[in-house]
Amino acid sequence: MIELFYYMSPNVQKILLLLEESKLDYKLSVVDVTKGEQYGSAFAAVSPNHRLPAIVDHAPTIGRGPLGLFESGAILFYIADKCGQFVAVEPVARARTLQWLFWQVGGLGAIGGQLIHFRNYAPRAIDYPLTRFGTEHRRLLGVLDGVLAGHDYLVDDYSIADMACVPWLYAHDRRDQLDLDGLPHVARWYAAVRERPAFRRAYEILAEVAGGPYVANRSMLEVDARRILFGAHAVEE
Ligand SMILES: N[C@@H](CCC(=O)N[C@@H](CS)C(=O)NCC(=O)O)C(=O)O
Repeated sequence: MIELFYYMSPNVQKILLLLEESKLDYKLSVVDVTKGEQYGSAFAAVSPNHRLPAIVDHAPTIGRGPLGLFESGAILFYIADKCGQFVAVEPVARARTLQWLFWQVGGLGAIGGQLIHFRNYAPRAIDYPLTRFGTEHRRLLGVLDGVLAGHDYLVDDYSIADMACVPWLYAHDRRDQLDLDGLPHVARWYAAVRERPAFRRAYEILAEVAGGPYVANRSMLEVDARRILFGAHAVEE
């Protein structure tokens, strides 16, 4: 059984999409990052980076005891191998899947996360980061559109590469901040993934356990939560 430590976050949603596709046995354990639970010693033993997602596989295929893992890309890769789906075994397709997985974690997710932060959580609007991250995010979406032209998914069949990307588009979308004009291939792929039964189930589950998958903006966070999540500078007025 896999235990997924969760809060309302796109990086956690990636793992839930895969668990729902895989039909592996799993359970959810909340880590309330707005209260600082990511810094508790029990969670830190699994995720020394103090970030979500993290998992404990209580019955790993290899090894004697429970296996803890953090970093969404590594977790996706591990679970896909465990269930024997959503990552190719053949070395070239496998490497191409990892290529897009790393691209998402280091690019689309990291830059998109900063863009969401400066748009929705910063104490005030600051042009430079908004332009910097906005321009780079748009460029990355263009890269995605290029690879999806003529392909249903990023690498052959639906894979962990697609599952890594879609929750981040959704994070912008649900704030009405996703502009797919001029990106027809991304738009088609994004719509197709959201139609998958596992995608729907994952977001229904999140809505049920977390009362909704998102904290939309800074006004929804108490001052103490902002201080924990973003540092003391986040509460200046
Ligand atoms: N590179 C990491 C990023 C993890 C990350 O930043 N997680 C956020 C949620 S999306 C988090 O735990 N935030 C809590 C905090 O900042 O204290 C991954 O892909 O897992």
